[in-house]
This record gives sequence, structure tokens and C-alpha cells, in this order.
Amino acid sequence: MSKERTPLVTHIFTADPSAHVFNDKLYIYPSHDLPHDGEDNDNGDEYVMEDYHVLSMDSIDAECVDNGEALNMRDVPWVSNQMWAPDAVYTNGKYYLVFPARDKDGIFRIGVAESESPVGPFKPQENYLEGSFSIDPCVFKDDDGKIYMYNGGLWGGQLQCWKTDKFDPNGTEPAKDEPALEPLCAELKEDMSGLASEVFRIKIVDENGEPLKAGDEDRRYFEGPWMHKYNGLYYFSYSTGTTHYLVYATSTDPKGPFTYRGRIMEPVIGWTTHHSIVEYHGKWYLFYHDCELSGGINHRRTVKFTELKYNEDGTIVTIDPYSHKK
Ligand code: FUB
Repeated sequence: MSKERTPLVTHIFTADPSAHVFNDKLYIYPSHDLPHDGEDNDNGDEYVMEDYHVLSMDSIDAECVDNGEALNMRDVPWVSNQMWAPDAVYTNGKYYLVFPARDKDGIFRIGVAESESPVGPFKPQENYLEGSFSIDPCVFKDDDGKIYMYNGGLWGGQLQCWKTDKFDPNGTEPAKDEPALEPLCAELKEDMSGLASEVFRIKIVDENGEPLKAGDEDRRYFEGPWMHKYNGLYYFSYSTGTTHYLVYATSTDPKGPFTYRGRIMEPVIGWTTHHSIVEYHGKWYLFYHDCELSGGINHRRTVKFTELKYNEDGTIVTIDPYSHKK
């Protein structure tokens, strides 16, 4: 029986699912939410994650398996706290887990760990990727073999602290009529040993080619980027954060600029919304999380999936996550 729109696992809280197909099986790389009674704040202190578990499904209808702890914070020399939303990529004959965490100075960086198996255990590199900063890495391997990492997140994710190439702990968002903060991108080396380019900013523009403004909270970038390719077009999708939408923009170039196209999903129960999109056996799926199981506790999230459909013109059909209950 299909697990569509039901929690994939319920024995632990999972969030931020990055789904991939390796060897004809589905692998989901989520964050692991730890239950506690602390308060929520704009710095994201309630997300106290310390390890990763990889989930897998033999088919879209199969039971979802928790393959156990794949990496723990205590084994990563450079990390002090908060191992947040990860992603994974297969390259150089190995599986690589790519994850954000706070370094010893409390600054979010992106690290890499490798394994012979898609479910780990993963062996971390000694240090984070030099030049990396902020959260929410999405690693996209293009058809020509180039590997891109998209990332960045506002507020707790510290993107507002990086308006220059120097970290400013007091950094603030731009004024509402100024261009919004843009997500980050860099090419990665094929063996994942470092960045293969400078970190650059991805432009997201409106239908007139104008950069989205910081006050355009229904459309501007907040966090949780994902990249996929459909019919030769690059789809860059993300969360709008404060307005809780999953939205997308398209381009003919993986480096952008991307033109805003519309909404993928209406808000879920809970503050955060974070997703991935994957093709499996000729259908497309959206993996996402919500807080329905925990009764709306923001840091007790569960991972779900649903089918994603395109219109003939390549636009995505907007999903109401609870339409099946209405
Ligand atoms: O899971 C911690 C943070 O919450 C992620 O990095 C964000 O994308 C949001 O889902």
C-alpha cells in the first residue's frame, strides 16, 4: 500500500528530506529532529540535531527502512553544534553526504563525509569545505558531469551575515524595497575534496527580469534550495520561509538567472517547509516534511512524499498537502 502523504517513519522525527535514486532504490537523506522542551526562536536554536540516519525504500510502495546512524557530530572534528539539512551525491565511485553545521566559532559551514554505501556509515573530512558558509546544501550533478552545490538560508542560517565575503554577526536583511538576498552556488570538485569555483550568487528575477525584492515574501528566497532538470530546463526550487511556500524558478543555465514561475506547495503544518524532487520509474515525487504527527511542534517534524505533476507547458501543478483530507 502506498505511503503517500503519511509519515515515512514514526520512531524518530525526521525533516528536510533529500531524496535520490541509487541502484534503482530510493534513498532519503533527512535531518534528525531531537525532541526537547526548549522554546522556538528566530535563530533556530530549537533545531538541535546531532546525527543523521539514512532512510531507504525498495520501491515507492515499499516500507521505509531506517538504516541506523550514518554520521554523528562527535565524529566530525570541525563541528560544534546543529547538524542541519543534508544532501548526498554519488561521484568518484563513492557516496558523499554533504551537510551544514556550526563550526567551533558558531558559524555555519558545509562539510563532506564519504562512504562505499549509500546508507553509510560516512567518514567525515577533517575540515569543512574551505570557502563554504551558511546552510542547506543541495548537490546537483548535471548531465555533463559538473557538480554544483546550491545553499544558503536566512535568520538561523546566517545568510544575512554574509553580505560581503566577511562574516558579520550583526548582519541584517535588506530593506523591503531592496533586492532580496540571493542563494549561493559553487561548483564542486569531482572527488568532493573542495570547491571548484568561487561561491557566487544565484539571481532570481520576476516576469520583467527584475530581481525579486526583499519585501516580496511570497516569492523571494529564504532557505531549502533544490535543483532538478525536467525536459532540459533547470528548476530551482526553495522555501519562502516567513510565508511558508515551496516555490520554483526556471532557467536554461544551471547558474541562472532563474525566472520565478510559481508555487509547488501550499504551507504545511509547522513553520518550516523543506523539500526535494526526484524522478523514479517515470513519475516525479516531492519529498517534504510537516508537523502533523507532533501536533504542530516545529522541531518535531516527519518526512512524507507525494506525486508531483507538470502541466504541458512545463509549469508545476500546485499541491495542497492536505487536499486528500478535504
Ligand atoms: O532543519 C533545520 C532547518 O530548518 C533547515 O536547515 C531549514 O531548511 C529548515 O527546514
